[in-house]
Amino acid sequence: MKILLTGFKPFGKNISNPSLGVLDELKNRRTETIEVLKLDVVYGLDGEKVVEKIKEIKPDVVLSIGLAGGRSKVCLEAIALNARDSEFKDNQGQIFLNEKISNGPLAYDSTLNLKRIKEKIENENFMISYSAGTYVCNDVYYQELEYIVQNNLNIACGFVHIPYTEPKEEEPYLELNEIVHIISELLDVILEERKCLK
Ligand code: PCA
Repeated sequence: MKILLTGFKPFGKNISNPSLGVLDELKNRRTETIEVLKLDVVYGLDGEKVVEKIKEIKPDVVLSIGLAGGRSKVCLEAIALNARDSEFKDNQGQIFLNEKISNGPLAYDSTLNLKRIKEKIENENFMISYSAGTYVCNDVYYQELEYIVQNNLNIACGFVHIPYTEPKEEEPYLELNEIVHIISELLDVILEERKCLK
């Protein structure tokens, strides 16, 4: 089984991005072949980089991880929306308001088996979310899913938003270790399902 994990560099007011720490920890702890991609937080280009990597290494699983400051749980995103809309600049200074990502459908569903994941993962710090936002994380997720769906590829693809990992003003946070534990459990469920399908 080959896994592609992606994370993001810091952006906006965030001087660090805990998604990078999660990538390092997972690569250390897991025994599967894991490729890691650290994205620059740029609309369009980040998604293109992931698609190029998918073409190159042909992974079984693609799991992208991003920071969602303000959330209190690890959120598996069920859908990616065909929208770019945020007052915040990306790391190249671009702002998009009320625009589409492509001429594709309004949304793509994750290619993971969400029902099974919901049954298997009972951790109170985990949930399935129906909004990956309309900033760069959603942009990457939409492009990944569009490529996978349009090319009829059998790749399990999901996006996980994580909270801060340290106390910051009044914002909620979770220990990095707990986040890594939950995402590792998620990978176990995804891989178990893939093995059954093969
Ligand atoms: N979070 C942002 C982009 C990069 C990241 O880690 C988002 O939620 O869109």
